[in-house]
Amino acid sequence: MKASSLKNIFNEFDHKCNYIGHSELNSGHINDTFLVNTEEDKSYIVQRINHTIFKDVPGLVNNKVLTSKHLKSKFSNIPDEELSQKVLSFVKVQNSSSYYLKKDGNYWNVMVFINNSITHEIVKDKEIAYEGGKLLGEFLNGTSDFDSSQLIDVIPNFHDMSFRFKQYASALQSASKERLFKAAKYTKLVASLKEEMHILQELKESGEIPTRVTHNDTKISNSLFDKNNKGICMIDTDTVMPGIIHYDFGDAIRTICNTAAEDEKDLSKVEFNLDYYKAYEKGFLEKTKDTLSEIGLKHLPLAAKTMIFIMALRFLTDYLNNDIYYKTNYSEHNLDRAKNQFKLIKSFTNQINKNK
Ligand code: GN1
Ligand code: MG
Repeated sequence: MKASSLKNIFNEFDHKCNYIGHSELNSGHINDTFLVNTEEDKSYIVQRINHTIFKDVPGLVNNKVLTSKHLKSKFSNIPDEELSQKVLSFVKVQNSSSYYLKKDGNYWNVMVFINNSITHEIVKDKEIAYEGGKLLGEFLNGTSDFDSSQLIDVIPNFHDMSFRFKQYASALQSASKERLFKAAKYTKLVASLKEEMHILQELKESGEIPTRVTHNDTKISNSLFDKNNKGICMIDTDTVMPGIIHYDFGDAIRTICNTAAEDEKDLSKVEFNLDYYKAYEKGFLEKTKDTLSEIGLKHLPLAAKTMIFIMALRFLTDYLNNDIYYKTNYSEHNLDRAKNQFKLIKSFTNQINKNK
């Protein structure tokens, strides 16, 4: 993106800083994200929110702002400036909304960058897994008294298994012969896991596992750490909405315990790391165990399997749909992501069974 255009967008917001330059951060699959540096030594995250995927961007931004406000209310007597280094803080545009709608129809928002922070795409240290578990636990504790009815469903049925199966079934109907052929190897596996993969949804629907505010995109790259690998906060709150904690626990495990990146093509590198699972679970439970029911606790391993599966299914569906949802870098990118997740399920199942 041209410096002049990004500078103009950045200057719509009320930050009182002078743009020097920017770089693109490429880890997300949906939005476009940039890091902006300023003369004042403060940096900002400038993000174009993909409105083809997120149908109600003002509602989404409102969710994010309300969530940050709630999390900030847990800290007392900390000056705003300091708080903006602990909790995501949104910068307003001059007319006081927290997003800018450009004439071309694109929505933008700006956040204060948290200095000296890092993210991880892959975990290579048990300590990081443990810190990550505590971080999610803190997020869920911090939002446990936040009335989830204040939030819109940013993407309805986001982690709803029946909905994802329906999307998959219709993608199978409309897919090209070539893509169908390449995906065929996985159709049996998907069918064989169907019943088990609906268990959590049934527990949610019956109310046995309660609905509350959840993050819904807890992959490890959405956890911010300081340079000593102590957790700072969860980032990317685009999908914060009502859900069950199993979505968040499982989606985090999906990335933390994968010994390779989500799109690694060499499947021999993709294994489930049970030590990281235990470390993450330890950190998570230290923060949440008093609020979890016996049934909630019992289903944590199934949450991991279910969330790995739902991502495999979504990547496969998008491959069959000719890549209309996720950003891809080459024609089989989504298929490779799906294969990677299916391999991870296999490895997870082996490891868990061995450990019984
Ligand atoms: C998408 O764009 P990003 O990286 O924040 C997706 C998540 C997936 C993730 C897989 C709104 O998140 O559900 O887990 O890719 N977000 C949406 O890496 O679909
Ligand atoms: Mg996200």
